[in-house]
Amino acid sequence: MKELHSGIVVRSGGASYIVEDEEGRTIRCRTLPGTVSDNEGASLVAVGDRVTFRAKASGTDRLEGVITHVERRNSALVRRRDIRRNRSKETSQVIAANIDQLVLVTSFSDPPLNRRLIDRYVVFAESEHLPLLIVVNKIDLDRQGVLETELETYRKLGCRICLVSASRRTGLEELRELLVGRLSAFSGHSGVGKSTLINRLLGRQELKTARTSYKTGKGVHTTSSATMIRLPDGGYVIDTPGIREFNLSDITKENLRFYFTEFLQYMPECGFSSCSHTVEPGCAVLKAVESGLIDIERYESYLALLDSLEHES
Ligand SMILES: Nc1nc2c(ncn2[C@@H]2O[C@H](COP(=O)(O)OP(=O)(O)O)[C@@H](O)[C@H]2O)c(=O)[nH]1
Ligand SMILES: [Mg+2]
Ligand SMILES: [Zn+2]
Repeated sequence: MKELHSGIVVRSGGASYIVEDEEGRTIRCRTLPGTVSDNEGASLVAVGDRVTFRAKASGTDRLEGVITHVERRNSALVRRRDIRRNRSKETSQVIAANIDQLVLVTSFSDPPLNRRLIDRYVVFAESEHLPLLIVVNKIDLDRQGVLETELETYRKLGCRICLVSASRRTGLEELRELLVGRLSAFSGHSGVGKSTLINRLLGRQELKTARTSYKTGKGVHTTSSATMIRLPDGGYVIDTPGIREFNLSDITKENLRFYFTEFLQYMPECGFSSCSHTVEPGCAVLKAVESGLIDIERYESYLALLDSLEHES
Protein backbone atom coordinates (compact mmCIF):
# COMPACT_ATOMS: atom_id res chain seq x y z
CA MET A 1 0.00 0.00 0.00
CA LYS A 2 1.45 3.32 -1.00
CA GLU A 3 -0.92 6.21 -1.44
CA LEU A 4 -1.35 9.89 -0.73
CA HIS A 5 -3.21 10.99 2.40
CA SER A 6 -3.85 14.29 4.06
CA GLY A 7 -3.57 14.95 7.74
CA ILE A 8 -2.57 17.34 10.47
CA VAL A 9 0.71 17.31 12.39
CA VAL A 10 -0.07 16.69 16.05
CA ARG A 11 3.43 16.24 17.41
CA SER A 12 6.89 17.18 16.32
CA GLY A 13 9.95 15.53 17.78
CA GLY A 14 13.29 16.06 16.14
CA ALA A 15 13.37 14.45 12.72
CA SER A 16 9.97 12.79 12.78
CA TYR A 17 6.40 13.91 13.16
CA ILE A 18 3.15 12.36 14.25
CA VAL A 19 0.42 13.05 11.73
CA GLU A 20 -3.26 12.39 12.33
CA ASP A 21 -5.14 11.39 9.20
CA GLU A 22 -8.76 12.10 8.39
CA GLU A 23 -9.91 8.93 10.13
CA GLY A 24 -8.13 9.92 13.32
CA ARG A 25 -5.29 7.40 12.94
CA THR A 26 -1.82 8.56 13.90
CA ILE A 27 1.09 7.87 11.57
CA ARG A 28 4.77 8.54 12.19
CA CYS A 29 6.10 10.55 9.26
CA ARG A 30 9.45 11.83 8.07
CA THR A 31 10.38 14.47 5.57
CA LEU A 32 12.82 13.96 2.73
CA PRO A 33 14.96 16.52 0.92
CA GLY A 34 12.69 18.13 -1.64
CA THR A 35 9.57 18.24 0.53
CA VAL A 36 7.42 21.04 -0.87
CA SER A 37 6.24 23.73 1.54
CA ASP A 38 4.12 26.80 0.88
CA ASN A 39 5.68 28.57 3.89
CA GLU A 40 8.86 30.30 2.87
CA GLY A 41 11.36 31.32 5.50
CA ALA A 42 9.73 29.36 8.32
CA SER A 43 10.03 25.87 9.77
CA LEU A 44 9.38 23.20 7.16
CA VAL A 45 6.89 21.34 9.34
CA ALA A 46 5.27 22.42 12.62
CA VAL A 47 2.53 21.19 14.92
CA GLY A 48 -0.79 22.25 13.42
CA ASP A 49 0.40 22.01 9.82
CA ARG A 50 -1.85 20.42 7.26
CA VAL A 51 0.22 18.06 5.19
CA THR A 52 0.05 15.52 2.41
CA PHE A 53 1.92 12.32 3.06
CA ARG A 54 2.66 9.04 1.35
CA ALA A 55 2.07 6.06 3.61
CA LYS A 56 3.26 2.52 3.53
CA ALA A 57 2.86 -0.35 5.96
CA SER A 58 6.06 -1.03 7.83
CA GLY A 59 7.28 -4.48 8.95
CA THR A 60 5.06 -4.57 12.01
CA ASP A 61 1.98 -3.59 9.97
CA ARG A 62 2.10 -0.08 11.39
CA LEU A 63 1.75 2.69 8.86
CA GLU A 64 4.74 4.92 8.28
CA GLY A 65 4.79 7.96 6.08
CA VAL A 66 6.77 10.52 4.19
CA ILE A 67 5.51 14.09 4.10
CA THR A 68 5.47 15.40 0.53
CA HIS A 69 3.68 18.73 0.87
CA VAL A 70 3.00 21.30 3.61
CA GLU A 71 0.04 23.63 3.06
CA ARG A 72 0.22 27.37 3.50
CA ARG A 73 -0.41 28.38 7.12
CA ASN A 74 -3.27 30.71 8.05
CA SER A 75 -1.40 31.74 11.16
CA ALA A 76 1.71 30.80 13.06
CA LEU A 77 3.06 31.30 16.54
CA VAL A 78 6.75 31.92 15.97
CA ARG A 79 9.48 31.42 18.52
CA ARG A 80 11.39 34.55 19.39
CA ARG A 81 14.95 34.83 18.22
CA ASP A 82 17.83 36.22 20.11
CA ILE A 83 17.80 39.67 18.56
CA ARG A 84 21.27 40.56 19.73
CA ARG A 85 22.73 38.16 17.22
CA ASN A 86 22.18 38.85 13.58
CA ARG A 87 20.32 35.84 12.34
CA SER A 88 18.11 37.52 9.81
CA LYS A 89 18.64 34.75 7.27
CA GLU A 90 17.70 32.02 9.70
CA THR A 91 14.29 30.46 9.16
CA SER A 92 11.82 31.34 11.88
CA GLN A 93 10.88 28.49 14.16
CA VAL A 94 7.16 27.85 14.30
CA ILE A 95 5.76 26.71 17.66
CA ALA A 96 2.28 26.08 16.27
CA ALA A 97 0.61 26.60 12.90
CA ASN A 98 -2.99 27.34 11.87
CA ILE A 99 -4.08 28.54 15.29
CA ASP A 100 -7.69 29.77 15.36
CA GLN A 101 -7.53 31.40 18.76
CA LEU A 102 -5.18 32.16 21.59
CA VAL A 103 -6.42 31.07 24.99
CA LEU A 104 -4.77 32.80 27.91
CA VAL A 105 -5.32 30.83 31.09
CA THR A 106 -5.05 32.90 34.26
CA SER A 107 -6.22 32.27 37.79
CA PHE A 108 -8.23 34.44 40.14
CA SER A 109 -5.74 33.69 42.89
CA ASP A 110 -2.84 31.36 43.74
CA PRO A 111 -1.11 32.81 41.69
CA PRO A 112 -3.02 36.13 41.69
CA LEU A 113 -4.62 37.52 38.54
CA ASN A 114 -1.77 39.05 36.56
CA ARG A 115 -3.08 42.10 34.76
CA ARG A 116 0.26 42.98 33.18
CA LEU A 117 0.25 39.58 31.54
CA ILE A 118 -3.35 39.93 30.35
CA ASP A 119 -2.48 43.28 28.78
CA ARG A 120 0.52 41.74 27.02
CA TYR A 121 -1.71 39.07 25.53
CA VAL A 122 -4.35 41.58 24.47
CA VAL A 123 -1.68 43.48 22.54
CA PHE A 124 -0.02 40.38 21.14
CA ALA A 125 -3.27 38.74 19.99
CA GLU A 126 -4.32 41.98 18.28
CA SER A 127 -0.96 42.31 16.52
CA GLU A 128 -1.24 38.71 15.28
CA HIS A 129 -4.91 39.09 14.32
CA LEU A 130 -5.69 36.14 16.57
CA PRO A 131 -8.92 36.10 18.56
CA LEU A 132 -8.10 36.03 22.27
CA LEU A 133 -10.03 34.15 24.92
CA ILE A 134 -9.19 34.97 28.52
CA VAL A 135 -9.92 32.07 30.83
CA VAL A 136 -9.95 32.86 34.52
CA ASN A 137 -9.54 29.65 36.51
CA LYS A 138 -9.85 28.99 40.27
CA ILE A 139 -12.95 31.14 40.65
CA ASP A 140 -13.79 28.89 43.61
CA LEU A 141 -11.20 30.96 45.50
CA ASP A 142 -13.20 34.19 44.98
CA ARG A 143 -15.00 33.95 48.30
CA GLN A 144 -15.50 37.71 48.60
CA GLY A 145 -16.96 38.01 45.11
CA VAL A 146 -14.51 40.65 43.90
CA LEU A 147 -13.58 39.08 40.55
CA GLU A 148 -16.10 40.98 38.44
CA THR A 149 -14.74 44.31 39.68
CA GLU A 150 -11.26 43.23 38.64
CA LEU A 151 -12.51 42.26 35.22
CA GLU A 152 -14.60 45.36 34.58
CA THR A 153 -11.95 47.00 32.39
CA TYR A 154 -11.69 43.92 30.18
CA ARG A 155 -15.45 43.59 29.86
CA LYS A 156 -15.53 47.23 28.68
CA LEU A 157 -12.75 46.51 26.17
CA GLY A 158 -14.94 43.76 24.75
CA CYS A 159 -12.61 40.90 25.64
CA ARG A 160 -14.01 37.38 25.57
CA ILE A 161 -13.77 36.05 29.10
CA CYS A 162 -14.61 32.60 30.42
CA LEU A 163 -14.78 31.98 34.17
CA VAL A 164 -14.01 28.46 35.33
CA SER A 165 -12.97 26.34 38.22
CA ALA A 166 -11.19 23.23 37.02
CA SER A 167 -11.30 21.62 40.43
CA ARG A 168 -15.02 22.31 40.99
CA ARG A 169 -15.82 21.73 37.30
CA THR A 170 -17.57 25.10 37.03
CA GLY A 171 -17.89 26.79 33.64
CA LEU A 172 -16.45 23.87 31.70
CA GLU A 173 -19.46 23.53 29.39
CA GLU A 174 -19.17 27.14 28.25
CA LEU A 175 -15.44 26.69 27.69
CA ARG A 176 -16.00 23.47 25.73
CA GLU A 177 -18.35 25.30 23.40
CA LEU A 178 -15.74 27.98 22.75
CA LEU A 179 -13.20 25.32 21.82
CA VAL A 180 -15.30 23.06 19.56
CA GLY A 181 -14.06 22.80 15.99
CA ARG A 182 -11.15 25.16 16.59
CA LEU A 183 -7.43 24.87 17.07
CA SER A 184 -6.69 26.71 20.30
CA ALA A 185 -3.25 27.58 21.63
CA PHE A 186 -3.31 27.49 25.43
CA SER A 187 -0.89 29.70 27.20
CA GLY A 188 -0.34 31.13 30.65
CA HIS A 189 1.93 31.09 33.65
CA SER A 190 2.56 27.83 35.41
CA GLY A 191 0.45 27.17 38.44
CA VAL A 192 -2.75 28.69 37.03
CA GLY A 193 -4.18 25.23 36.36
CA LYS A 194 -3.71 24.78 32.62
CA SER A 195 -2.94 21.08 32.84
CA THR A 196 -5.77 20.43 35.30
CA LEU A 197 -8.13 22.28 32.98
CA ILE A 198 -7.06 20.39 29.86
CA ASN A 199 -7.38 17.08 31.71
CA ARG A 200 -10.91 18.06 32.76
CA LEU A 201 -11.81 18.92 29.18
CA LEU A 202 -10.51 15.55 28.07
CA GLY A 203 -12.02 13.62 30.94
CA ARG A 204 -8.70 11.84 31.50
CA GLN A 205 -5.28 12.49 32.98
CA GLU A 206 -3.44 13.37 29.78
CA LEU A 207 -1.13 16.01 31.23
CA LYS A 208 0.86 15.91 34.40
CA THR A 209 -0.21 18.49 36.94
CA ALA A 210 2.26 19.87 39.39
CA ARG A 211 2.58 21.75 42.59
CA THR A 212 4.41 24.53 40.88
CA SER A 213 7.01 26.87 42.23
CA TYR A 214 5.62 30.08 40.74
CA LYS A 215 6.61 31.84 43.92
CA THR A 216 10.25 31.22 43.13
CA GLY A 217 9.78 32.49 39.59
CA LYS A 218 10.26 29.86 36.94
CA GLY A 219 7.72 27.17 37.70
CA VAL A 220 8.15 23.52 36.90
CA HIS A 221 7.95 22.58 33.25
CA THR A 222 5.94 19.46 32.89
CA THR A 223 5.33 19.99 29.17
CA SER A 224 8.41 19.75 26.97
CA SER A 225 7.44 20.12 23.30
CA ALA A 226 4.21 21.49 21.87
CA THR A 227 1.70 18.68 21.48
CA MET A 228 -1.71 18.91 19.96
CA ILE A 229 -4.48 17.24 21.90
CA ARG A 230 -7.75 16.31 20.25
CA LEU A 231 -10.83 17.27 22.24
CA PRO A 232 -13.67 14.75 22.58
CA ASP A 233 -16.20 17.08 20.87
CA GLY A 234 -13.82 18.03 18.04
CA GLY A 235 -11.19 20.71 17.96
CA TYR A 236 -7.65 20.70 19.24
CA VAL A 237 -5.72 22.26 22.05
CA ILE A 238 -2.01 23.02 21.97
CA ASP A 239 -0.22 23.66 25.24
CA THR A 240 2.34 26.35 24.31
CA PRO A 241 5.41 27.53 26.19
CA GLY A 242 3.99 31.04 26.65
CA ILE A 243 4.49 34.63 25.59
CA ARG A 244 8.10 34.88 26.75
CA GLU A 245 8.90 32.53 23.89
CA PHE A 246 6.73 34.23 21.27
CA ASN A 247 8.12 36.52 18.64
CA LEU A 248 6.60 39.97 19.24
CA SER A 249 8.39 41.74 16.43
CA ASP A 250 5.23 43.35 14.99
CA ILE A 251 4.90 45.44 18.14
CA THR A 252 7.07 48.54 18.25
CA LYS A 253 7.49 51.53 20.54
CA GLU A 254 5.76 53.59 17.88
CA ASN A 255 2.71 51.41 17.23
CA LEU A 256 2.12 50.10 20.78
CA ARG A 257 -0.20 53.00 21.62
CA PHE A 258 -2.68 51.92 18.93
CA TYR A 259 -3.14 48.52 20.61
CA PHE A 260 -4.52 50.25 23.71
CA THR A 261 -7.83 50.92 22.04
CA GLU A 262 -9.30 52.96 24.90
CA PHE A 263 -6.56 55.58 24.25
CA LEU A 264 -7.73 56.15 20.70
CA GLN A 265 -10.63 58.49 21.44
CA TYR A 266 -8.32 60.85 23.40
CA MET A 267 -5.33 60.81 21.07
CA PRO A 268 -6.60 63.43 18.59
CA GLU A 269 -6.62 65.95 21.47
CA CYS A 270 -2.93 65.44 22.30
CA GLY A 271 -0.71 68.47 21.69
CA PHE A 272 1.68 66.50 19.49
CA SER A 273 0.57 64.20 16.71
CA SER A 274 3.35 61.74 17.56
CA CYS A 275 2.59 61.93 21.31
CA SER A 276 3.92 58.90 23.19
CA HIS A 277 1.58 59.71 26.11
CA THR A 278 4.40 59.65 28.62
CA VAL A 279 5.83 63.13 29.33
CA GLU A 280 4.38 65.42 26.67
CA PRO A 281 2.65 68.60 27.85
CA GLY A 282 -1.00 68.76 26.84
CA CYS A 283 -1.29 64.98 26.52
CA ALA A 284 -4.97 64.07 26.48
CA VAL A 285 -4.31 60.43 27.34
CA LEU A 286 -2.44 61.41 30.52
CA LYS A 287 -5.29 63.76 31.39
CA ALA A 288 -7.82 60.93 30.92
CA VAL A 289 -5.72 58.70 33.19
CA GLU A 290 -5.58 61.42 35.85
CA SER A 291 -9.32 61.94 35.77
CA GLY A 292 -10.00 58.20 35.95
CA LEU A 293 -11.45 57.85 32.45
CA ILE A 294 -8.65 55.45 31.52
CA ASP A 295 -7.90 52.63 33.97
CA ILE A 296 -4.55 53.51 35.53
CA GLU A 297 -3.49 49.87 35.59
CA ARG A 298 -3.90 49.67 31.83
CA TYR A 299 -1.84 52.82 31.49
CA GLU A 300 0.84 51.30 33.72
CA SER A 301 0.86 48.21 31.51
CA TYR A 302 1.38 50.50 28.55
CA LEU A 303 4.39 52.10 30.26
CA ALA A 304 5.80 48.70 31.27
CA LEU A 305 5.46 47.38 27.72
CA LEU A 306 6.98 50.54 26.29
CA ASP A 307 9.89 50.10 28.65
CA SER A 308 10.46 46.48 27.66
CA LEU A 309 10.41 47.45 23.97
CA GLU A 310 12.94 50.17 24.79
CA HIS A 311 15.36 47.55 26.05
CA GLU A 312 14.91 45.31 23.06
CA SER A 313 15.72 47.75 20.29
N1 LIG B 1 -8.46 26.11 44.01
C1 LIG B 1 -8.24 25.65 42.78
N2 LIG B 1 -7.05 25.06 42.50
C2 LIG B 1 -6.84 24.61 41.24
C3 LIG B 1 -7.82 24.74 40.22
N3 LIG B 1 -7.33 24.22 39.09
C4 LIG B 1 -6.08 23.79 39.37
N4 LIG B 1 -5.78 24.01 40.66
C5 LIG B 1 -4.51 23.67 41.37
O1 LIG B 1 -3.46 24.50 40.88
C6 LIG B 1 -2.21 23.82 40.91
C7 LIG B 1 -1.51 23.92 39.56
O2 LIG B 1 -2.24 23.20 38.59
P1 LIG B 1 -1.62 22.74 37.18
O3 LIG B 1 -2.74 22.19 36.36
O4 LIG B 1 -0.43 21.86 37.37
O5 LIG B 1 -1.15 24.15 36.62
P2 LIG B 1 -0.33 24.50 35.27
O6 LIG B 1 1.08 24.76 35.72
O7 LIG B 1 -0.95 25.76 34.77
O8 LIG B 1 -0.44 23.37 34.31
C8 LIG B 1 -2.53 22.38 41.31
O9 LIG B 1 -2.23 22.23 42.68
C9 LIG B 1 -4.03 22.27 41.05
O10 LIG B 1 -4.65 21.33 41.88
C10 LIG B 1 -9.08 25.36 40.57
O11 LIG B 1 -10.01 25.52 39.76
N5 LIG B 1 -9.21 25.80 41.85
MG1 LIG C 1 1.09 22.32 33.28
ZN1 LIG D 1 -0.68 61.97 24.40
